Amino acid sequence: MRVSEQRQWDRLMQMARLGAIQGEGVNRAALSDLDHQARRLLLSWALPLGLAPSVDALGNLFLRHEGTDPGLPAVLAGSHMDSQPKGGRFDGIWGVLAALEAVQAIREAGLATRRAIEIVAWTNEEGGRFAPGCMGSMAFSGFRPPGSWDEVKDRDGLRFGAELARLLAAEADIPRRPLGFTPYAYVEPHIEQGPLLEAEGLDIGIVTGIQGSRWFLVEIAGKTDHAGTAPLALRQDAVQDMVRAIAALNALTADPQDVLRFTVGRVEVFPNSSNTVADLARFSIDLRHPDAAVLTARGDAVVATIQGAMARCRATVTETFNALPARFAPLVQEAIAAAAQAEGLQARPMPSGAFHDAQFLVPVCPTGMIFIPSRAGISHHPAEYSSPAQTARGAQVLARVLLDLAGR
Ligand code: HGY
Ligand code: MN
Ligand code: MN
Ligand code: MN
Repeated sequence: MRVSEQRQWDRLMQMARLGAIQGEGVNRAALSDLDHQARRLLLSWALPLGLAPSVDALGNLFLRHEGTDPGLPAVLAGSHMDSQPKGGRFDGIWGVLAALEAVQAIREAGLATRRAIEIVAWTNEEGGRFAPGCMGSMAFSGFRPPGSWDEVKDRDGLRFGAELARLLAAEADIPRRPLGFTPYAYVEPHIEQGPLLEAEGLDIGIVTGIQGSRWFLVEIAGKTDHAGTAPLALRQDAVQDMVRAIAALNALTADPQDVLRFTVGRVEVFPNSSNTVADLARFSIDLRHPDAAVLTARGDAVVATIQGAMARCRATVTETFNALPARFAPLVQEAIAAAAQAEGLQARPMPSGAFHDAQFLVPVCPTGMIFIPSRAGISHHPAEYSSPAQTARGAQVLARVLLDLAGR
């Protein structure tokens, strides 16, 4: 049983054209028309294979390869199809297409599996359009109830709930399924999004776990004023207080040995006019750390620091995402290691710096991830790249892992 490097690569490049921006990146936001089109393209490849489609209340899309014992919990494999606003051609989508390629190779080889294998495309993993990320997998795993994010708005003021309803209406032809079930195991193939595998000349990462992530949304309320007449000492300048808050937060992470990662990636200012003092500044905070206690303490310090940095404005800090560090199941890690060895590939255990939907499957079932190298470790960038051979090796290892787990 061999996966087809060319078929998978052609599909990857076809998907990359859905949302292509200048250069080589993509902008395929969750629940956008491009996301709709990408899901239809995936279905156009999957349905002729005889895979049974279904979609749940969060828009998570499933494609089922039936097993000889349909009553047994299925093995689940996949990732996400949405991208960052200036994203790469592999993040998330390779995992979904690798799962399709692996299942197609298994079926073409005429290999029956005891357990069913379900391919999944999770809704809104990136959180670029609607924050936070991982909404589909969080709702699937019961981490947050469906409806939790219906009022979240994108930059055009469109509500997540309305855009989700629009997707589900567009996919009324696809059978519905209840939200959540307990798979036998979950395997997520994903690009590494870091430099380690390439630097060590390795083919496969056997992911041991994922560091924790916390997201906050900070809103600073000031007062509009005339740029030419309002005395500086009397202003309630939301931008100046935002600068003070970010400077104070930088002081929290001044130690170069610190493994805490702190990012302000999104800033919005209102009314956003050159000659009016801003009365609202909104910015995001993304914190990452491998230790849950440290992430909790440092995250709580962020809130206190922001409040303390205000001069004359008022700040509200809302936590929008809290994914604790996750450790992956030895059962899945061992299956990945055995598959890589059987393929004669060079593999090593390694942690993930990026969060993934797999983080929320850990409490639900034995979960693991397969990494393939990212050129120069670049991701969330148009230059993100993994080669045809690397993507094929990852899909081949996945196919072996699926045969192994679905045969148990
Ligand atoms: O942000 C992350 O870690 C993931 O790539 N969405
Ligand atoms: Mn991803
Ligand atoms: Mn990503
Ligand atoms: Mn992910």
